Amino acid sequence: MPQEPAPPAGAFVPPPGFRSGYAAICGYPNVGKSTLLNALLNQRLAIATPKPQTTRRRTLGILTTQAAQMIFVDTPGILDPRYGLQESMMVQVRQTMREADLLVYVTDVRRPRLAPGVAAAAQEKGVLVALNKADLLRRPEECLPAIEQLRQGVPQAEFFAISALRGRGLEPLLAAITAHLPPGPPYYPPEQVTEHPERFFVGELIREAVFAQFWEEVPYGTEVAIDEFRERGGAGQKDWIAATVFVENESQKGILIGKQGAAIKRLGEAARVAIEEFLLRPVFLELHVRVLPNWRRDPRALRRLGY
Ligand SMILES: Nc1nc2c(ncn2[C@@H]2O[C@H](COP(=O)(O)OP(=O)(O)OP(=O)(O)O)[C@@H](O)[C@H]2O)c(=O)[nH]1
Ligand SMILES: [Mg+2]
Repeated sequence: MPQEPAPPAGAFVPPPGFRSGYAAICGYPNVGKSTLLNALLNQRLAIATPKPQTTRRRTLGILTTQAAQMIFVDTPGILDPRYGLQESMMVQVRQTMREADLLVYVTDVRRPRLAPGVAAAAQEKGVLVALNKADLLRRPEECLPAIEQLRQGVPQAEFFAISALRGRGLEPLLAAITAHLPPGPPYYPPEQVTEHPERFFVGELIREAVFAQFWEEVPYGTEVAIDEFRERGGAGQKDWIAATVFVENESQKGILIGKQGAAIKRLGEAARVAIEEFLLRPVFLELHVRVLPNWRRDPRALRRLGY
């Protein structure tokens, strides 16, 4: 009998019983979805900040083990949309929930709440409820009332008390995710961690710095576009990144730039350090601030920004 050709050296041969598929990480704003994505991947990929509505776009993270390839999709926090940007965010959430093989529904263990659509999804696919921020409980048993309460809405679900921030309770969650994925070969090479280009994460890191340094409406009125990303490769030659920070009006522009440019300088510094940590190479970062009037509500501006 002819033998199967041997796979190329180093190629990943999934063992029998291998599973692969998409796990949507969803839940209300600020419950720790992006922190959980990073904890599961053991890598800082998605931006996470103390302010709600940090995540605006689906963010993919891939984890390949001996048993499975888990493709996690971090999503924006679920809310009642009040303007175009939020509508686009919720379209992404609904689409991700619909298309995923299973849901990892994240809720704050101290304020357990089930979002609309989760109970319906549980009729069709696995729902794993991650009761996050368990490190903030005085005693572990304090998560039991939360489980009892949520079980009324999703009796089929499995429950996990975790701390995404401290990386606690993730092993049982990973085992359950693996068990719920359909059998099949991997979608991506095993070493691949995401499918977004570097420039996506660079834009996100600039936004994260904005969320860290500015208050009230400013982070929410800010969006970032990467204009140029030139890799220069040669020794001592830094990559050159030019980005535009869009704001909604002149007043936000004034705040972002600050007295004699002090604020934008501080922002550029912080973002550059974070980008260098992410890319593992030195970069030169140039930021421009531009007013894109009312972009969160203007359909044309939103399209231009990719929403
Ligand atoms: N104490 C504690 N804080 C956590 C934990 N997980 C996340 N946080 C904090 O909660 C805040 C929100 O975290 P994110 O990961 O940005 O939350 P998110 O659900 O992605 O938020 P949105 O993208 O805005 O919907 C951050 O300040 C995190 O450090 C946890 O397990 N314990
Ligand atoms: Mg997030």
